[in-house]
Amino acid sequence: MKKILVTGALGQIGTELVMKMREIYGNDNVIATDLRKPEGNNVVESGPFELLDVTDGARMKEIAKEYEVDTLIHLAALLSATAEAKPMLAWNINMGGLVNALETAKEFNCKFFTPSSIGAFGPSTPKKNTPQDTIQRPTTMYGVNKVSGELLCDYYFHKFGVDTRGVRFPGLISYVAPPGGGTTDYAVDIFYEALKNKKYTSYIAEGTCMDMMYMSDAVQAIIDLMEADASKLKHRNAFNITAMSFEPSEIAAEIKKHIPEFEMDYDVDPMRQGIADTWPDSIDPTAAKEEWGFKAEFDLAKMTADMLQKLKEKGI
Ligand code: NAD
Ligand code: AKB
Repeated sequence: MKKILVTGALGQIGTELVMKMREIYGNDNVIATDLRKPEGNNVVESGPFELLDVTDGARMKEIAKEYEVDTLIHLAALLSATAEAKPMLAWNINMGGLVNALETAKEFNCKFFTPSSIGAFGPSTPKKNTPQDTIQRPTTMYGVNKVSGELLCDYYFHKFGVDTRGVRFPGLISYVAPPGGGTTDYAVDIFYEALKNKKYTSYIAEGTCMDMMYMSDAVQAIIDLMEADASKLKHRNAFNITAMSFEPSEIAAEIKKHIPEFEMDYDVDPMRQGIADTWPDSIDPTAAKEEWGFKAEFDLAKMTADMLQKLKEKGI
């Protein structure tokens, strides 16, 4: 990877990925793009930044040409809860943006990465240790977009030879940029509320297990997959990856080890609970481990200690 274009670069993932890639590949070689350009933002200030709405395919190609990009990391999307509230907008951004990004990668011969999600599974998928290759009949707009995206990325590889790669991320936990409207956001919110108010009301019900991962592991996974030897990849897109699986009371108990006064109660949100109920309890990352050496450094205990420490350093 030498000249990397990132869409949705100011989101939860992009904010940390861009900074890490600028460290590795050089500030000028990572071109960040998003819908907005906030002043004083690290991603905007530390290297090239362009305004880009991913539904504008012509503008995406102009930027790719101007910077002579050879890698496209497509992150712009609406997440599960927002997509369920605005399904047509989600279709237009998630599918329209992806097809524009794939067309740009095809025209400029770019390596390509886009994330799928545990949301690509549905109620008829085996729920525990969900296999890499299994039933995918999601019942959410986000899930429909993610399965379609997985297939479209495979199609562009087989039909046009575009070097498409991707993972199915679980819920991502981070302290730099806030999460952008997902079902798993509770696992980030809980840390802020624990530090500020010593209590949290979970919108996800007791007993609902979902896969999660700390952002530094997620960023490393993107870099490792993009650097992986293509000849070793039997799958290319939609690798299951995960670092931990827990339900709300388990993360609450872990936080309580650091903040003994912390208490959690529940006020379940039917929409987000309805989405979570259709997702796996835990997924099997064996294919990612075998084909490109995926590994996660942070489990629940290590992630919780680091999150609390980093948020305290930020003055939360
Ligand atoms: P986010 O919501 O934090 O960020 C998305 C970014 O895209 C935002 O900065 C937003 O301004 C931008 N954006 C929205 N519409 C746009 C448009 N039309 N044109 C250009 N930019 C636009 O999302 P994220 O968490 O960083 O997720 C990035 C990708 O990773 C998405 O495909 C998401 O589905 C996937 N993913 C995320 C998680 C997670 O837990 N964060 C888990 C699984 C998969
Ligand atoms: C969401 O909850 O929408 C995301 C995801 C798991 O895709 N965090």
